[in-house]
Amino acid sequence: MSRMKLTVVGLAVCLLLGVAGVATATAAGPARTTIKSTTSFKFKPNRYVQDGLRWAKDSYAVSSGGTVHVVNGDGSEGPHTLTVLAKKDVPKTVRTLFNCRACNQLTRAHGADPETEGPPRFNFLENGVGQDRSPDLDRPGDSGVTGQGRKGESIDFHVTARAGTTLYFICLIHPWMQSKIEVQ
Ligand SMILES: [Cu+2]
Repeated sequence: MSRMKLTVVGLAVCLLLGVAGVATATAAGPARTTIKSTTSFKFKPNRYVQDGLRWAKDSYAVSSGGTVHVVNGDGSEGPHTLTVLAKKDVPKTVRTLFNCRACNQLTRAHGADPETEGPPRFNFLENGVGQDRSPDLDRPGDSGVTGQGRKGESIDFHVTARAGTTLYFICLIHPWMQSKIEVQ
């Protein structure tokens, strides 16, 4: 094939991919999505430790009206929370990582005592207010604790946010665990 022909073929492939991309973006997301924690650990002697505890993905998709299934996939680091924050409140600096105002407020709303490792008073928050059942997932202040910290423990959220909403979330216990849910 000549170079010219190759270029034309390449362009056609790109156009096809572009069309497929748009089609995917407008289609509804999966009715159920699983968000799982995972872990790894490294260190460099006399320099630093690297805690690889994280959400498996940096972004998740779910359809409006669908279910978010949150699983403790590591089981070694204690329970996790999926806590929705406004994008501006997601800690981005070392200074705010363990002292973020919105995070502190929601930790208190869960009734967690930072002095002990005891379970929180409320397993869930709806719009920042403690309750025992899973909230409708649609806005900052919606939150849930995966359990006592055993591997495989899970919680479910019903997603009521409208299509087009992005829900930014962190784990209040390990606030560098940060990801987002694109509601489609
Ligand atoms: Cu966590």
